[in-house]
Parts: sequence; C-alpha cells; structure tokens
Amino acid sequence: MDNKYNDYLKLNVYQIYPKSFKDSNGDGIGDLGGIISKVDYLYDLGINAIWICPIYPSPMDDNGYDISDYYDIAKEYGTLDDLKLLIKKLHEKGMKLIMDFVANHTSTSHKWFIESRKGKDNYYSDFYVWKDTKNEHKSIFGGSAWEFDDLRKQYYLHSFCISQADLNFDNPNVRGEMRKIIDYWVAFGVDGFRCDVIDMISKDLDNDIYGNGPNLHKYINELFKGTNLFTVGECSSKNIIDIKNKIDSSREELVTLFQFDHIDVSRKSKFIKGEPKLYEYRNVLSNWVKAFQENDLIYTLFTDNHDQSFMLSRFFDFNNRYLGATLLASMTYLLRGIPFIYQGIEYGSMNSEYSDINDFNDIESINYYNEQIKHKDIKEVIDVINFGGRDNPRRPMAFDGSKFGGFSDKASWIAPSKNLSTINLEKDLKSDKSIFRFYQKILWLRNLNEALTIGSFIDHSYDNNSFIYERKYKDTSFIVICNFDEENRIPYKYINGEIVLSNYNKERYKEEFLPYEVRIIRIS
Ligand code: TEU
Ligand code: CA
Repeated sequence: MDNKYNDYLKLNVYQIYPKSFKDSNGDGIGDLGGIISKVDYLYDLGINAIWICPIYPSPMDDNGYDISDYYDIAKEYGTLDDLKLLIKKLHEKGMKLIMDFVANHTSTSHKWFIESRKGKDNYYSDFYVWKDTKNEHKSIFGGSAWEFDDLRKQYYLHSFCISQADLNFDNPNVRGEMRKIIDYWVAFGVDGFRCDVIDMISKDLDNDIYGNGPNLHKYINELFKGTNLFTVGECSSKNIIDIKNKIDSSREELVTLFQFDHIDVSRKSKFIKGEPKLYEYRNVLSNWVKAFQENDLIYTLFTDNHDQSFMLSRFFDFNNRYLGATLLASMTYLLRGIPFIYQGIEYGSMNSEYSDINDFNDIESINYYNEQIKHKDIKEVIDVINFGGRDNPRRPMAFDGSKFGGFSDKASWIAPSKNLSTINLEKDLKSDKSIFRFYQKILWLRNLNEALTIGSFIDHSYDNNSFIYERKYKDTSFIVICNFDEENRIPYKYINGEIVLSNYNKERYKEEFLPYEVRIIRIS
C-alpha cells in the first residue's frame, strides 16, 4: 500500500447528521453554525475528519438524500459562506471535511427531473430511467419502485422513496454532470466524499439488475480518476476480489467502503431483534480485518450510523451501558481500519421507546408502519420500529440534560431522545465512568501510536468468551483484551505489560477478568 493510502489509516472520522447535531440559530434544526461551534469539541475527542450527511437544498423527504440542487447549501443549514468558514476552521486544526455524495438519484424537484418529465426530446429526457410499463420491482422503502408520471405518461424508477428518482448513469451526460459536481466541491476545499449507494449507479434493467451492473467500475473511475480525494463507498460485498476491484489503490475508484455484515449479526433483520452474540460480532470483524490486511486494503470500523438503531441497545441494557459501550468501542475502534464514530455514541446514546407514530419522522419507518398496520396490531408495529427504526440515531444530540439537551434553545424538528435526562454528555463527563473519556483515550492512543493505525492485526482469541488481539508496528505492540459476559481467567502470557486503558481499574494485573472487562496493554 503506498504511503498516501497508509495515511488514510490515521483518520479518525466523526459522522454528523446535520439536522440533529447542533442548532445555532434557535429554529430547532441543526445547522453549519452549530457544527462550527463544536469543532474544538471534536478535536478534543481525538477526531481529525468529519463526514456530514447531505447539506444540499432538498425537500427533506429523506432528510437530504433527496437533493434538488448539488451546488448549494440548504437554507435551513446555512450558506456556502458558512461552509467556507467550517472548512477553514477544520483545516486550521489539520482536520478534513468529507461530504455526502448522492449519485444514484435526485429529488423529483431537481431541475433535471422537472425538464426530463416534459418530454422525450430534450437534453434531460434521458437523465432518468423511464419505461412505458412497470415490472414487479420493489422500492427499498416499500411499495413499487415505479411511479407513473402524468405529464410524461411513463413510469420512472425510484429505488427509494417516490420523490427520489434514479438517474440513468448509462447516459454520458449524466456522468459528465456528476463529475462536474465533484470537481466543484474539490475546488471549494472539500477533502472527500462518502458515496451513497454507489454500487447502484450501474444497472442492467433488461436482466432485472438494479445495482452492481456491468459498468460499475467504469462509472466510479470516471467520477474519481485524478481527483486525489478520500472516498468511502456505501457498497458492501461478500467477496474480497470484488472489494479489491473497488478499493485497491491502483484502481483510482474508491479508497475504502462500508461492510455491513457485523451490523447484521446483531439482529434477525432490519426491524426484528435477534439473539446477538459478541463472539459472532468478533468473528465477522476479525475475518474482514484479516482479509483486508492480506490484500493491502483499507477497512472501515463502525458500530453505528444514521440508518441503524444503536448497536449498544442491541447488545446491552441500560444497567450495563458503561461496560457495554466501552467493550464495543474496544472490540471495534482499535482494529486495523478507519474508525467512523457516529454522533452521540461517544457518550453512550441508546434507543428511545415512543408509542405514537407522530413522534417518528423517517420515511422508511412511516412507510413500514402504514403498510404493517393494515394487518398487524399498532403497538406491535410501533415496538418493532422502536427497535430497528432510523429515528433512533437521528434524535438530537444531548450535550446536557436541560429541556432541549443543549442541542437548541427551542423544541427540535423531531421528538428528543426519551432518555435525555439520564444519557447526556454533561452527565457522562461528571462520572468517574465516562464513556466520552474512554472514547477519547482510544482515539488519542490511535493518534499517538502507529502500531494502532498502520500496525498489523493478529487475532489471539482462543474461545468464544473473549476477544484478544494484538496491534504491532516495529518494536511496539498493544494487546487488547475484551472479556465477554462471564467471569473469565485469561492466561498471564497475554496480559504481561503496562495497562494503558481499562474500563475497571488499571491496577488489575491478575488473570481473573470480570464481565465485559477491557484491558489495553502496551508491550514495547
Ligand atoms: O442508504 C442505503 C441503504 O441501503 C438503505 O436502504 C439503508 O440500508 C436502510 O436505510 C437501512 O434501513 C443510503 C443512506 O444511508 C440512507 O440514509 C438513504 O435513505 C438511502 O441511501 C437513499 O439515499
Ligand atoms: Ca438551526
């Protein structure tokens, strides 16, 4: 792996859902001014890059993933000048800005779609996927993936909600327009992109293929060739060769990508609770870290994002919140890969239980509710949404336990987390068992020790009761020991060194481990 790529392993990325991070102008909606006010907070946490979910003009049907103008900032988030100020503040502190790039679809209120639906003979006519008839293909958000347009008298494809029309990437003018957007933001000072469902931009409808089509590598290469950008694709794969073809540094396609199978082991399906096992979570992570390492590729490390209910709530209850949060962090964020820390997990955010569908906002959950209540009991459907719904990570940040959580000085666009008074940053920092301080130590250990970034990964685990792994570079090694749910004896050979971090106390040098005990040991 060449040095530039190696340096990407030194990133500590924080994911911001802009609508819910921090409101600076008192309208109950997060904004760029709020993010600017928290750059120092993020730097202190140990963050050196932020990924902000879409902040472009949008009807907000999918909270910004339905873009109506790729060249501006949504008025509710601020202005292009605000973004310039944020980039300046980040770059002054050696931090990077990663924006969200939504290539597969635009809002139906985008001017391209407005022109496209006018007829079959204008420049934009073939910017989208239009058909005379529809097939049985379903939208990921429920219902048919085809919507009939009264003006054009044809159906258009929408893989997601009705107002998110899929672009036709087989049209070279679409590819040209999307590359112009990338070049514009590079010139603006943006350091990289998280690429939304990037594997869906190549389709083969004649063969009922709606993603990972025959031209995917060609199209991704056209978008990013020569840009020298950091890019992370939302395009998971079960096959390491397919992964290598997307993110090997020689390909000039993507730098890295998100894998999701460690997320899936923690549940039966999107909305259905499973019987999560920590050793299953460990095995998936360990296997991919080894596979990416053997192939000289960069893996991404994340427990949470804006589409998933909190991982902490899937494995632990409130009583084990500190031990659970510190265990999951140690099992994940010291591995070989780039950490992506989702807003709020640094103080142990957990799911909320709401009973009224009006306390939910997410189009995916609302579509699911409207469909399911046709044949299921309302409470049963709401319970399922509380477990798996995307509103869990989208409730506003809780910087303190005040009425609006220090997120805003008025009611926010979405009902706040129900556990705001007990789970908030201010309360966490006052505790001697602070989740924030634990995350901060992990991230600063990475910042200060190459063994934990470009160093190798060796899995020493020998049973299903713990995760023991080593990170090694030159003459420095760290041993990370994560004991699972039972009291356990871990042989001394693994624990003989200086304890640099523990979620119990750092004097425990004995072989006995308590439930969920973590010790991070430096050997050099
Ligand atoms: O998500 C892509 C995706 O696969 C979603 O179906 C996701 O897995 C699902 O929401 C989980 O329940 C991306 C964005 O991350 C998501 O927020 C957008 O809604 C979606 O694309 C459409 O842009
Ligand atoms: Ca605001």
